[in-house]
Amino acid sequence: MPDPLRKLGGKAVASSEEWEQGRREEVLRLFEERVFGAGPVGRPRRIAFEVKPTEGWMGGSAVRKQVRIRSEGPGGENVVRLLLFVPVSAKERPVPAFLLINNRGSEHMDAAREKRSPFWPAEAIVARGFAAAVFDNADADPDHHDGFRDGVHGVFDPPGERPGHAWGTIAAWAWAASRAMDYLETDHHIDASKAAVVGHSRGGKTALWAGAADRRFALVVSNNSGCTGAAVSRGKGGETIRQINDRFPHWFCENYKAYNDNEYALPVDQHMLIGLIAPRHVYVASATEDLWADPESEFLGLTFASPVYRLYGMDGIAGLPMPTAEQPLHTNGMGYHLRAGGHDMTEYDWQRFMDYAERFLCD
Ligand code: GTR
Repeated sequence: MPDPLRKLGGKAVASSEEWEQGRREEVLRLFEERVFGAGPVGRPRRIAFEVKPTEGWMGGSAVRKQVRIRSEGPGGENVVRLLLFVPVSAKERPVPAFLLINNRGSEHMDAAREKRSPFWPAEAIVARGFAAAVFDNADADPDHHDGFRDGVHGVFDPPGERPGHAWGTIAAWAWAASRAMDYLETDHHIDASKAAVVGHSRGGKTALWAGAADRRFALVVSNNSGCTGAAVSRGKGGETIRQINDRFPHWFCENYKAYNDNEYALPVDQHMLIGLIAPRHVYVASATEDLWADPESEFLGLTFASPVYRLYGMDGIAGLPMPTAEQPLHTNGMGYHLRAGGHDMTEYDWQRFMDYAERFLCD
């Protein structure tokens, strides 16, 4: 397993200063160049937020805000529709927020609250005093391989041949999460210094990359993210790098395909992606029957990231045994739980994320 605390030249990193002043940047660039790809734009020069607030939701306990995030680039305009339910208590004091990168279609984020989904239990999130925010990843980039013409690639990519490190679809979704954060920072009802980004499966891989690249997210939650998410690729069961690249050729950058059946040649592994989140909080959740994602390898992602957390005097989970089902392990810096059942994100998962946030994010 590559050592997060050893620079490419072999020099050891012994302090958080040394991590911050060189090694962190090196690891971030490696993930950009070899795995997710680099985007041509961060916060676009031309970005606008159109907000439509309405009162009286959830029995009067919430305000609904429908936000259109409009980003303009050389290829036209992209609109990400962000939906928020904010507890009315936010009028007295800004509230922390959970932002879900929704990869399961807009039926899980019904603005009218006629159709409720445990995948995004907005009522339960608001009841615990958090703002519930969500966007549909397809707004930023539809989840199919069209040669990177649609979505934000079509809006921002320079003309000509794409380099091997050009951003893939997961990087585009992560970019959109950062644009949602741009909005949250403008909303006086939200405490943007206490915002969590959450994703399930392909969305969980996205949440990790969003949180690694954008240090404004105070908590990163990765549910059943598996291959190229929280699970280390070396020795992983279930899905491999070859399988993910073959089935989803648009998710990562072209350079990543060099590691098909060749994970030991990668200069990084997924624990280093988690390490990039330090000293902010990271939460990984697995499910007992989700062997394609491989719970043990997801847990190892946290274990091997722990030395980076220790540089900041935070506990991490190194040395602790993997917990059994429904025995959450929450330390300062890292949270983990294993849910009994299959590949999904349920209200049980959300309640544990909120337990963690209440304890370590809120004062
Ligand atoms: C699977 C894929 C996984 C995971 C999952 C999902 O088909 O192999 O890596 O991302 O989809 O997003 O539900």
